[in-house]
Amino acid sequence: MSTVTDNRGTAEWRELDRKHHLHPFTDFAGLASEGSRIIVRAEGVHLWDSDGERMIDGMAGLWCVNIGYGRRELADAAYHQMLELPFYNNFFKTTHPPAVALAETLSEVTPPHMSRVFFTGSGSESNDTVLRMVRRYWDLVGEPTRRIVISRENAYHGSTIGSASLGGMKPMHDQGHLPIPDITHVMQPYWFRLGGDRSPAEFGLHAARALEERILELGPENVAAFVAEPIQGAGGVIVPPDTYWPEVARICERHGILLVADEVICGFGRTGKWFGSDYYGLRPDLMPMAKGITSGYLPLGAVMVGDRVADVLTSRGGEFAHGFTYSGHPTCCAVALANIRIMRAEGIVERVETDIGPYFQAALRELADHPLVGEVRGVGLIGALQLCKDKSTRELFQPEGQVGTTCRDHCFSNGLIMRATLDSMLLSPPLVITRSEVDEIMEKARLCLDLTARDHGIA
Ligand code: PXG
Repeated sequence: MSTVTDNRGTAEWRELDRKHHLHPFTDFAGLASEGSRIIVRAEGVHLWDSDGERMIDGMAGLWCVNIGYGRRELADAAYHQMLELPFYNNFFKTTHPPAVALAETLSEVTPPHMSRVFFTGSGSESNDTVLRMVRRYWDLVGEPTRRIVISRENAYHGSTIGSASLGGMKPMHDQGHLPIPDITHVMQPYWFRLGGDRSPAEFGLHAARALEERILELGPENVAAFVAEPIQGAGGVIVPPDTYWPEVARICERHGILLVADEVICGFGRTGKWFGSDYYGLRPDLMPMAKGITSGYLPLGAVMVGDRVADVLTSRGGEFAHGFTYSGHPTCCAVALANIRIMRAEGIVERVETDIGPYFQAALRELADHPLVGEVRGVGLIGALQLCKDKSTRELFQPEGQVGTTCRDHCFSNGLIMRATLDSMLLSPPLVITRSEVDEIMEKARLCLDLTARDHGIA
């Protein structure tokens, strides 16, 4: 029994939450009148709320609980590390075994040209670190005009001022005068919405060339880096056409621009490879990561730094004036090590590639026959159902987001956690999910699609 959850019932938690707790990305007043759902326990891929209702977690928490809930080895790792050395920093020429051992392990699981890591506390801090690192790099190589970072519309890179600026979420930019200067956004490779009459392959090239056009407009001598998620997650699980990434890689190479692959969601097995960059054959200069690094059991982020940048920062940089109290936090690193050890020992990434990923994708595609589903996207254990009004013309519902919200609410009421981005229904379950649990998700998803169609008067 948790020391926190005993002796209080749903009503009391809800009332205290309403009075004292401001939730992230939440309409405070709206939630206060509705009351929050209180999650009290989890095991494997299932969650329980304070009324004893069981739900299947199609989102792995928030795209992060890759090895599933309830792994004692991670709790033990935290417990032992807390007794041994709960905290010490990595500033002032000190370090400790968990940080060093995790750095070594990360250099083994990341691409061969990456052997150095900078630790942070989150994905947002990782992307802020990216911003500081790429500008520092260009200063050091004598091209200080290369300050502009190009990102993509609807990208999500975090919520700090730097990472929210890198992100391409308009509602975030509208609150707080973002983006900060020298960050610009190009189109996302979202064929269903933006593809028009082009085939997916043609559109992939078109979207990549939007990057090149922007580079030429700005002048390559002013562009520092291109930052992108291999597959956009929060933006709607936007799996790019096959033509997109090879063309983007060529464009970055041709103009000497650093390529940053945000692996916060795609990393640690989600696509059936260790990293989304492996899946697409990319050779990024920097890889910000977080979430799956500890399977979400403790907060930890990291930026894996490729040799091109690390060599310059090391040989010419002097002091890099950047870091966080919790950079390389020993307890978080110990948990990350236990997490990665389990992933390796149990072949979790390989299982996503060869077994459960293909099973999940096939099951998801069976929903393509539903009248609401215009497109099924996905790779490995990440996927989306694009809801639309007319499949043949790819016409979306107006106003966007209502149908998705209805569907999301039906999912909640029927014991399935699925996230909605506008009218895309997203799935990203724990990587340890079984075939029968995938079936459970799909059965519930079909039921909720039917209920949504009924609510919106669609046959
Ligand atoms: N990059 C990517 C690709 C992310 O998905 C971050 C960076 C920021 O990480 P932190 O640890 O600072 O949150 C993320 C986070 C959602 C949702 O609603 C997605 C994220 C965070 C919160 C909500 O899908 N992704």
